[in-house]
Amino acid sequence: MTTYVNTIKTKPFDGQKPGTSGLRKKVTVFQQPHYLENFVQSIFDALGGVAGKALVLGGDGRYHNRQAVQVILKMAAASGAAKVIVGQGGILSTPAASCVIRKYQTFGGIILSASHNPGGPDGDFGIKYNIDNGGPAPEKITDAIYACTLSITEYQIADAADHDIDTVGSGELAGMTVEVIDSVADYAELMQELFDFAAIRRWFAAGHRMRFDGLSAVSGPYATHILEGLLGAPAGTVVNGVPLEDFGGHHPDPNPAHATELIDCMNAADAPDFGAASDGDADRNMIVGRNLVVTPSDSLAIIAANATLVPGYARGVAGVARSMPTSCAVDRVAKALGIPCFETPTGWKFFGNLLDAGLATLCGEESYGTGSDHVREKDGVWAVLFWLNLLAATNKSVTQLVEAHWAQFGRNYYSRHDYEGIDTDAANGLMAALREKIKTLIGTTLAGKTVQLADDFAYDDPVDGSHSGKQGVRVVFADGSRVVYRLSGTGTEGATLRVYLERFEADPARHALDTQLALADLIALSHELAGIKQHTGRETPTVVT
Ligand code: VG1
Ligand code: CO
Repeated sequence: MTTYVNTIKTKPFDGQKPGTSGLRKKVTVFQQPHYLENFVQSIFDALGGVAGKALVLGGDGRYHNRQAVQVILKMAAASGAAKVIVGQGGILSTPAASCVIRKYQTFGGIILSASHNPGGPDGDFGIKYNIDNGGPAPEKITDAIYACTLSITEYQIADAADHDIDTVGSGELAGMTVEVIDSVADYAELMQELFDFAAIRRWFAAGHRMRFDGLSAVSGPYATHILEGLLGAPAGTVVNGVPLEDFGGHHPDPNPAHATELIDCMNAADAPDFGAASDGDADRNMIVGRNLVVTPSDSLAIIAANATLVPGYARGVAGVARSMPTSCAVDRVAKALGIPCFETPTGWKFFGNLLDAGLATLCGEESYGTGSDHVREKDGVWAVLFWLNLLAATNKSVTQLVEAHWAQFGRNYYSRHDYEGIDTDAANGLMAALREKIKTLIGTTLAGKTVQLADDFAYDDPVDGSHSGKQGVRVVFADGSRVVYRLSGTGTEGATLRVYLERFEADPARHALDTQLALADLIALSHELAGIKQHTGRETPTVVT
């Protein structure tokens, strides 16, 4: 068979700059002729070509996933790639893609997802590149990709029929091997190496109940196979478990504001013992007990403190890492364990070097992201299995584990206030003014609190020495409480201001306060300090988590 490679003339598009986690835009933007192709060719060019290489390809199944898979397969073939391993139906969760890249030692992988952003024809689509360690490309690569998007003049694509991506097995597309794999199998195998499946099976067999809400996104097949299949949880444990192109209208963001059905169920009189949800691409997790949502920052701390109860971590934890805005709860655990705690900018790409170097075993972000060195992405189903393993190993409830943790380490009251869809210029103006203001803040008193540190967070990677500046304005007070401000790098409409609030409380008698009340002083101060209303016109956040 003769293979035809078409070279298509193209022109750069504005704004193909990867954000916190890849390039995210409206589906309609991605549907423009050449838009996806330009970005994919720029990935290949930034990598110095992919001739002879193997890649992994899959996505969260959202609208436009299948079309994009076909385009990328044909472009990989035209660029001389030897092989692409693709998840059946084009489906791979972000952590599963990371797992497959590592297991089959491929050159890298392309993940199609806009994660927690809504899907459907009017929703968002996204694409990101992961390197051979299975993790998100570091900034020097995403910068190089962006540079290529600015100077692109042509791309290559094979003139071939669409490949059958629904049948597992090996095939050929324009001279390139396409291996369609079961989307779940490799991931499920890895989970069985880490967790005590027998103990969790006994926990379910004893009559404990859980509800896992897949929010009609990609975690469903993974959760169903592992929880209901391998662990013997009753059918119906996983709800909204079939991935839909528009997520069934769900906003696949596992937090109390968006996963309301799960929260209502866990607050009901006959609530299950354990509730959990995951996001669009299954890298986030929300952990819920009866009448209790565990904050992601607490979840990371509790996982770290109890890690040796889980077989895969029985050897102990070398170190922990958290993004800067994540609460300092895990820092206290690290101190008690005598292990290092690293503070990184927001986004999982900053954890990769620490994990590769063996400096950190566990990582987490306040945005419902937790993970470990088993892959190089945050991992929603992994976090849920970790909690199940803890419940089974201790025979305690979620609430008992959380309260015991607070009693031992103190409680870090924590909340994030998001102001979504604000005018971009207003948001930039607010941040610019704040950056000026913090220059003279240290040592002053605000609402009775002395400012101990006020800066724009910058990070020097301890492994490769790379520097990342302007990662968020933080104001830290002498009593350890903090307010952090940054702009989202994942949104597709206007700007989103995130305000992170934290206050430590050592006294167990004061651990049962309502979070928003416990933070009321800081919330008021956060408005005043940044002039949120003056700059944005907003008096209240759109989402509080
Ligand atoms: C958000 C979160 C960040 C997370 C990122 C990707 O980024 O705050 O912690 O790593 O989303 O998560 P931002 O720039 O909007 O604050 V996912 O699950 O959307 O890939
Ligand atoms: Co995600």
